[in-house]
Amino acid sequence: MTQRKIALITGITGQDGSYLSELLLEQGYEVHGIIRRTSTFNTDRIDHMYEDPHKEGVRLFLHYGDLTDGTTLRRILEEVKPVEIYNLGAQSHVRVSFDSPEYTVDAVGMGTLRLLEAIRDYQQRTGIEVRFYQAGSSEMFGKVQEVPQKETTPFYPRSPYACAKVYAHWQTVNYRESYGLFACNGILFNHESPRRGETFVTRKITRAIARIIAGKQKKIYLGNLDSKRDWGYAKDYVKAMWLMLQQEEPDDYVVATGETYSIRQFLDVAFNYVNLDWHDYVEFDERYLRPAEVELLIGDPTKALEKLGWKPSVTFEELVHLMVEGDMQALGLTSPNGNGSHSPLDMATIRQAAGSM
Ligand code: NDP
Ligand code: GDR
Repeated sequence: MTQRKIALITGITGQDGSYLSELLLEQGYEVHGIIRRTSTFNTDRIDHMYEDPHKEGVRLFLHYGDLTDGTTLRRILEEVKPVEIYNLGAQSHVRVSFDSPEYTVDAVGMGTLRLLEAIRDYQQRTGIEVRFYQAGSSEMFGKVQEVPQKETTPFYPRSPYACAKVYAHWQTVNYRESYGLFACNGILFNHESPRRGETFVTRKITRAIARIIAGKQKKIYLGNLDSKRDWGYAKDYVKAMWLMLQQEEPDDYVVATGETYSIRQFLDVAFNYVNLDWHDYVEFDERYLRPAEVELLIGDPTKALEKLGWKPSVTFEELVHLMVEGDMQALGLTSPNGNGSHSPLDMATIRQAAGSM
C-alpha cells in the first residue's frame, strides 16, 4: 500500500489556498493548513471542505500559526510531517503594503525565510525529503524591463510587497543551491476567480456590478484605469503550483496567459455583460493610486507550457463573465441575459468555481 502524501499550506484561507486544497484532496492527499487566529471567522473559502476532525477518514486539518511566528511554524512541521509545503501566506495587497511596509515585509520576506529555516532543520533531523513551493509574483518584474516577461527577465520591484517577494524568491533559490532543498518559485501573474479578495480591482468591479443591479450601491470608486495586467483563472494556476512539485528537478516557472488587458478593458467586458455602461457608475478616487505603479505586465508562459504541460483553460472574457455571474449568484440575481445561458461557462462550472465565496 502506498502511503498517503501529506501537504502543508500556509495561506489556506486565501483564494489560492482554497483551490489548492480542493486539488490536493482530489489527488488523495492529507491536507494541513495554517490559519491565523482572528476575532471573526476567516475560513469562508474552505468551509465547504472542512469536516469535524473527530470523524473517521477526515483529510483536511487546520492549525493555528502565523508566518511571523517561527516557533509555531517549527512545531507544526514536527506534528504534521509534510512532504510538500506550499507557502501561499502573505499580506498580498500591493496598495496596503505601502501603508504597512514593515508588517508586509515581515510576513512575506522574513516569513519565507523562517519557513525555509524550519524546513532545513526538520529535513535534516527527520530525513524526510520536503518539496517546497514559493508563491512568487509578477509584481517582482515591476517597472518594465522586457516584454513579455519571462524567467530570465530582471526584477525591478515597485512596492514593499514586491521587494519582499523578490527577497523570498532569492532565498528560495539560495536554499535550493546551498542545501539541495527541492524548492520551486512560481512567478505567477494575476489570477482571479469568484473567490478573489473583494479589494482587488477585478472582484471589486464584479461585486460592485452585482450590488448596483441589486440596488445596494450606486457608484464604484477606482484609481488608475490605465495599468495592464495578464489575468488568468486561479483554479488553473494552483494546478501549475502542484505540477512544479511533481517534476524530477526543482525549477522556477512563469505562469501566465500571455495576454494583457487594461482595467478599462476589464470594465468594458464586465459591464457590457449585464448591458450597463461603466462610465455611468465609475468615479475616480486618488486613495486607490499607488506611490509607484506597475504599468504593464504580460507573461511568457512557454517554459510552463513545455516542461509542466500546463495551459490556461479559461479566456479573459470567460473569466470576467465567471466572476460577474459568481457575484450575481451570491446576491440571488440572475443575469439579464437569461440566467447566464449565453455564457460560455455553464452554471455548474460557476457554482463549482465559486464554492464558498
Ligand atoms: P489572499 O490574500 O487571498 O490570501 C492570503 C493568505 O495568506 C490568507 O490565507 C491569509 O490569511 C494568509 N496570511 C496573511 N498574513 C499571514 C501571516 N502573517 N501568516 C500566515 N498567513 C497569513 O492571496 P491569494 O490567495 O490571492 O495569493 C496566494 C499567494 O500567492 C500570496 O502569497 C500572494 O502574494 C501570491 N500571489 C498571488 C497572485 C494573485 O494574483 N492572486 C499572483 C502572484 C502571487 P487570512 O485569511 O487570515 O487573511
Ligand atoms: P495587483 O492587483 O496590484 O496587480 O496585485 P490589484 O487588483 O490590487 O490591482 C491591479 C491594478 O488595478 C489598479 N486599480 C486598483 N486596484 C485596486 N486594488 N483597487 C482599486 O480601486 C483600483 N483602481 C485601479 C491598480 O493600481 C493596479 O494597477 C495582485 C495581488 O494579488 C498580488 O498579491 C499579486 O502578487 C499580483 O496581483 C500579481
